[in-house]
Amino acid sequence: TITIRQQILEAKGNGQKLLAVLLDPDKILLENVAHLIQKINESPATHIFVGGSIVQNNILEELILILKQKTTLPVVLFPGDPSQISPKADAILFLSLLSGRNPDYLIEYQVQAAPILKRTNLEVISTGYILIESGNETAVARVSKTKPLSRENLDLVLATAQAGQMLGNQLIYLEAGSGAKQPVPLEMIKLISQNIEIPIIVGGGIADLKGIQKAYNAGADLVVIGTAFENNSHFFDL
Ligand code: 1GP
Repeated sequence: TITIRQQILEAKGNGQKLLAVLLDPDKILLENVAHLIQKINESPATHIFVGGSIVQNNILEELILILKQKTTLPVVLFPGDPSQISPKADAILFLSLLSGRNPDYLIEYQVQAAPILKRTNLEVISTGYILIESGNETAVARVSKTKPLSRENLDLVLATAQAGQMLGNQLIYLEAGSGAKQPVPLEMIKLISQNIEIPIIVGGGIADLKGIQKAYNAGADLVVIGTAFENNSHFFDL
């Protein structure tokens, strides 16, 4: 069977755009999950991401169990730390926070997670995670104690993405942060997508369907929508 990474690569090759809905276990109630899944199943979403900067409640396992029962979409972990690993998901974005200089998020948590992941069947997808300044302090910046890269310094963002690809990252995730005031600049998406070969995920602060389309047009291969769907489960209704 084809892996999720291969699916993303093939979609990129065919010019097919992908869409992930992010469910943060800390921000949803289990009693609402059936409704949310129904809305996701009716939407153009191609993936479900599960995770958050800090997840304090322990509904992760149960949430994934329900998702696996009620949708055929791949469930991909998007963890803030190694406590957010569930063997019941399909894959995990194995993130390294390349924009920051906090060794915990560059390699320490990955060292802690490796033996846990070896005991699961999760598909591990090496992902260079790049946090971009968004006009407000987002949870990723606060929790990781790292500074986002400047919106203006396109050269630095490009060099960071290229270094990620050279290190073997299979995806690059350009992140403005959940609830970002400003999403990743389109010009930045364009530059990065024209100068790296691996697929690009873009997320953070995308508030409407037009914003998704603009990110695609700029070169995003997969767009992530969290807050906008959390606030309005009819977000994708036509
Ligand atoms: C956050 O990129 C995701 O990690 C989604 O962000 O919640 O702002 O949609 P939003």
